[in-house]
Amino acid sequence: VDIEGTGSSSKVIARLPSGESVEVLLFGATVTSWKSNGGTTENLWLSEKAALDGSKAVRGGIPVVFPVFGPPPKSGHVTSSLPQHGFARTSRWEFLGKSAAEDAAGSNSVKLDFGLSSSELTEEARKAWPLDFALVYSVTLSKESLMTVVNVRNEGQQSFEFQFLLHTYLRIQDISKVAINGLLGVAYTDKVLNATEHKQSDSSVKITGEVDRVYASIPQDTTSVVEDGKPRFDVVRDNLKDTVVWNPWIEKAKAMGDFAPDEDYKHMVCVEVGAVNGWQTLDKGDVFEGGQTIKSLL
Ligand code: TA6
Repeated sequence: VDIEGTGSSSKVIARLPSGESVEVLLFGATVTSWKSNGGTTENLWLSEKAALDGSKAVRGGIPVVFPVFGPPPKSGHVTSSLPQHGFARTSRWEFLGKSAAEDAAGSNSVKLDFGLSSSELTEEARKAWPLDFALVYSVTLSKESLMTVVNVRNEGQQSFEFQFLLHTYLRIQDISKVAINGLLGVAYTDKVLNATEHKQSDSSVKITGEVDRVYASIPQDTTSVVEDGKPRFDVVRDNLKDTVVWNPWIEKAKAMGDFAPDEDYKHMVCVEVGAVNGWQTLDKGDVFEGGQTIKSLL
């Protein structure tokens, strides 16, 4: 495991003896690269204009969304003055260390742990969300999979509500050949169609324009990405019941200053596991754990 760089652009890189690798920026504990097949296949999409200097949330990789998903609610919740998608993805996390492990098949894996607690927040974030918490985020690299799991601990004297999501940008070859399976019959909010409620009627979700859907309370835990008829990724949820499917398409891709090149909407799709439909309540002293295992099937 190497730690490269210093200051706000420092990142942790871990490699397996067989060449697979993962890179994590301390900024946002954002995974920016995950390579399988001996390190020859990059599985995540990262914008060529992604800010990697801590100046803004990373456009690509796996941003960590906490304690709110999307624009903060206007009133009611304590989170109303937080930035879109909360502060976790724009905070500086601490590298807590690494541990080597052997998975069931006896093959190597390496686990990297990152921490963020309320005392390390900026003044602004602390003011927006004045609750005592501690996050530990674990990134585990195995030969064919990447597991990313968060542990949320309520260290205060009162219960609090939060949302959590892993904003994963998967790299694909050609969006016109992608089908997303495992969502048949699931209710979703369509944010492109004025946040109206729908039910997934086809067994595959195809992307032929801007898609921004929050699938809620999905019965089975795996969402599959098939490319050109061949299985490409399995995204397996752990204790998270929702999944967002997003592709900005042509206009929105062009409109994002840090999304480059413009036509790269053809080479990415966001499959974002989370607990975002409603709020998770965490009593004082309690811990919530949730995350994903992404399997690269190429
Ligand atoms: O996850 C989908 C989404 O909520 C979209 O609505 C879009 O806003 C996207 O996240 C990116 O948000 P960001 O704040 O990273 O530009």
